[in-house]
Amino acid sequence: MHDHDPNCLFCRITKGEIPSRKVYEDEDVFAFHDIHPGAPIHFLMVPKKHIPSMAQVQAEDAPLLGRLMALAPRLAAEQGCNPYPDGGFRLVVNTGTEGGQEVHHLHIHVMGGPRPWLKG
Ligand code: DGP
Repeated sequence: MHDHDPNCLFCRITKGEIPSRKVYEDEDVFAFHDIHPGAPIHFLMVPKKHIPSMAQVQAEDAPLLGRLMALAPRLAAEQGCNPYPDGGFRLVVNTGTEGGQEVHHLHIHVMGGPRPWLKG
């Protein structure tokens, strides 16, 4: 698997070739606001390494995925998600066509903010 796919939308976003509203960046991770937010706070976390989906994850990717998961609560709080337990956030990883995945570069949706429609 190549670390970078020049035809991949999210590879191009992580390289700054396509503009995005950046939330966070380090050597391995890039996070940016979703262009079609489905929640008051909605951003995407991606590994810079081009992994097409969760279905292609290898054992060697475990530390990278662990870093993404461990970083999510910090970025969620920084982006304004209210604290657990009354606040919180959702992490969603769509995988494959039947899993609702449209962009084939692994990404974690982080969604939060007030959602009164969930409280009935
Ligand atoms: P998924 O269905 O899980 O593959 O979600 C892909 C998400 O990516 C979707 O919520 C919309 C977002 N998206 C698609 N194209 C762009 C883009 O060019 N910029 C940004 N910021 N988000 C995008």
